[in-house]
Amino acid sequence: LKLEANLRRALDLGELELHYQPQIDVRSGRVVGVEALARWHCRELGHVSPAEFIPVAEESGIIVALGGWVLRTACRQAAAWRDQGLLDSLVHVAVNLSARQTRDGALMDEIRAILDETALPASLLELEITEGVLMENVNANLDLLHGLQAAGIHLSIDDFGTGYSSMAYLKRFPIDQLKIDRSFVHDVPGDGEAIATAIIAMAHSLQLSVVAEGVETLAQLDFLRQAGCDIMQGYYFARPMPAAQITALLREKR
Ligand code: G
Ligand code: G
Ligand code: MN
Ligand code: NA
Repeated sequence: LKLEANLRRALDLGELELHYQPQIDVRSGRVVGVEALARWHCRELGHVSPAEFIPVAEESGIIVALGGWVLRTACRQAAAWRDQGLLDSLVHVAVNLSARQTRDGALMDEIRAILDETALPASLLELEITEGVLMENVNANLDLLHGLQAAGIHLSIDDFGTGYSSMAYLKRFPIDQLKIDRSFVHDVPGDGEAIATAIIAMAHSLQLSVVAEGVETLAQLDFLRQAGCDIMQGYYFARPMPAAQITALLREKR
């Protein structure tokens, strides 16, 4: 309850910030995306993890305002990077959507308004929806995803392998990318190998690109590279970092 009361004030108090984690193309070694991740420094509770406050934001409804703020802030930042010549069609900014946001009938209009207001080309925005959320309501999500695709937004399935989607469903969703869940990458070398290999094969047979998240070691990088994984994200390459550090990184890698 204390968390909820504090979270309600967090936006107004300016306590929320976005960090961005680079996504690296395996073949070229270039940054091809950055994932926006919310960070909260509460003056009363100190640092609170999104794993803790996102669920509270969902249950309380705060996510509607918070999710809108995340989208607007990430798009504004992406537009600024683009204006500096640091983002082109090869570099996306990815934003996580929560369950509640996908169920909000006004989401499509809100995204259109934000793209309009920030003048960000839709093709530079990528939205991540977890497999679990996607499969919760297949028919409604098919409509939403088709709307997002028609707008030119890229779509990525987050935490893939932890839910229950079938190949038949995946074929129906207009998606661009699967993100292998961190738990499988964690089990490489070992039990995660067979699952990662299977996900990569399935994704490629559906013409989807594959991101491995949570890559922390050279052994994981080596395995995933030989397994054909396209993009990697994880502490081995870079932690999520403030926008200014991403600006420097994009400048240096340009
Ligand atoms: O950044 P970190 O690993 O602590 O994030 C923990 C969880 O919180 C991850 O599952 C991540 O997807 C989620 N998360 C972080 N930022 C956001 C956000 O802006 N919106 C949503 N819906 N989830 C987020
Ligand atoms: O669920 P989602 O993929 O959106 O979560 C991203 C979260 O994973 C971020 O909160 C980020 O801090 C965390 N993360 C990013 N890289 C690594 C990593 O290499 N190892 C671990 N354990 N977590 C990571
Ligand atoms: Mn994500
Ligand atoms: Na994930």
